[in-house]
Amino acid sequence: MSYVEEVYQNLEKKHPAEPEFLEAAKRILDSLDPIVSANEDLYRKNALLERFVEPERIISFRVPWTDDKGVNHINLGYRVQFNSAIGPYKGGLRFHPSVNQSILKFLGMEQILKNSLTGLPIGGGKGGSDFDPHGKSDAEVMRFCQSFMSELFKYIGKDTDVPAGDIGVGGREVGYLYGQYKRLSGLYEGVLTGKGLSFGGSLARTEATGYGLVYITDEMVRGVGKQLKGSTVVVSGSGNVAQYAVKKAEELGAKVVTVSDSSGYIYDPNGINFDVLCRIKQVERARIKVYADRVPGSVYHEGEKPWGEKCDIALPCATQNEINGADAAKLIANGCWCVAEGANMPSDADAIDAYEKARVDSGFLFMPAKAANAGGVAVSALEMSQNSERLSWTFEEVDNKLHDIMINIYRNVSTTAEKYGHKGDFVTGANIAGFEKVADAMLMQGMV
Ligand code: NDP
Ligand code: 2IT
Repeated sequence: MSYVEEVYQNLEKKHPAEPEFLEAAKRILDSLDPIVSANEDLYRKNALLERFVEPERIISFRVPWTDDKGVNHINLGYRVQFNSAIGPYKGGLRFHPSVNQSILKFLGMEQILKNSLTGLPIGGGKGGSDFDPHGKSDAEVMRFCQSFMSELFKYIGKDTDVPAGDIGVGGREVGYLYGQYKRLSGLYEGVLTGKGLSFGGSLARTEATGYGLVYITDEMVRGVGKQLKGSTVVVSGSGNVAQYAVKKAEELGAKVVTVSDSSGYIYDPNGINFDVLCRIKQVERARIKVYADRVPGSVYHEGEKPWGEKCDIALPCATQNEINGADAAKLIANGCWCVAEGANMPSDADAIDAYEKARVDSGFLFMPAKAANAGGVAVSALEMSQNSERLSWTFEEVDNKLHDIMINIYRNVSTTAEKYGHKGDFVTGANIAGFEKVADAMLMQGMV
């Protein structure tokens, strides 16, 4: 049995109730096989893979809060401090009813490889709660955030662990979390990223994940002599990542014809109107179906996903496993020739098999999440730099750095894939390129 298989089987025995984590670990371990086989003795001697697959620490706690009617609730809160070999733990907080330890461990493992790919000094972490912000008043969200931080503040800090946003955690939540951290610790420090511009946030952080996704997609399609300009793009989700992916793709001359939320999707043959989208989602916090009432010619499809629409490029920006094998087959049959993942692990294993077959048959392009959506955490790391030097950079400065980082990620991923005999396979390229730096740091730091 190979070393990666051995490590995976032990993981399966230890964590049988963590399907999302096991799925991510299996996919990552399988694609690390070329680098692991080349270094097997060294890695085994140092128990490198056994250490890599286990988080350094998991903190879990209860979060009591009271709603506007005076009814008491208890949610679960977590922080998975996955790996600090290359920097302080860094990664978002997710507030969604589906959140559990398995999902946060999968996200933590993805995060350490993603953070490594950015080339910046940040380790990997992830956290959150099974709290659902939908339909809650601002006051309820504030009380929840304050209670969550009252426990979390003991374990984080600007040089130890720096959380940020993810699903259900945006500028409003980061503001409340920051206020409570400051109140409890007495410290005015860059302990969170994605902060408001008036208290240490970075210009372009709000846009970073969506913009970065489009920058790397642009680079990838140029790599095969194609262009974004004039292409038809299908986007899922309508949150932070989706909104700025729409904006940048349209700026670069693509037509984005869909956005969605968990209730259904909008098809707009004239191209999604970014201003209307932002008003609905950022100001009104309403459901996406409202878009069809506002924009003539657009249609709302209740309970459906957008993968049946004809497109050149698909940018899934909602959540994990939102594209299954049948969805991927539909996309490919309709002429889609490129998928780049804005969400974390939006394509399931069958979908990735379908992309891989299409890549071998006809040059289908696929950029996995840990490379494609790394722009968000990269600008978070730039926010940390600005906080440390107590300066703020201009939008253009941050955006230019983001653009360079995404181009470097594309080059690193594609040259690494080629180096290990998997030219054009960006899944293998991203996993190995991310892992190389983490492995090196872990080996040099000894058995910790
Ligand atoms: P938001 O909360 O801003 O938006 C999430 C969007 O996805 C909403 O439209 C939401 O619809 C939809 N969605 C969430 N869960 C589901 C579900 N189970 N089924 C269908 N739709 C769903 O989050 P973000 O835009 O920040 O995050 C989107 C994805 O991008 C996530 O996978 C996140 O991990 C990833 N990501 C985010 C980064 C960031 O900087 N924010 C950085 C890198 C990755 P509804 O309102 O109906 O729930
Ligand atoms: O998945 C991700 O990379 C994020 N949610 C962003 C994390 C961050 O620290 O900015």
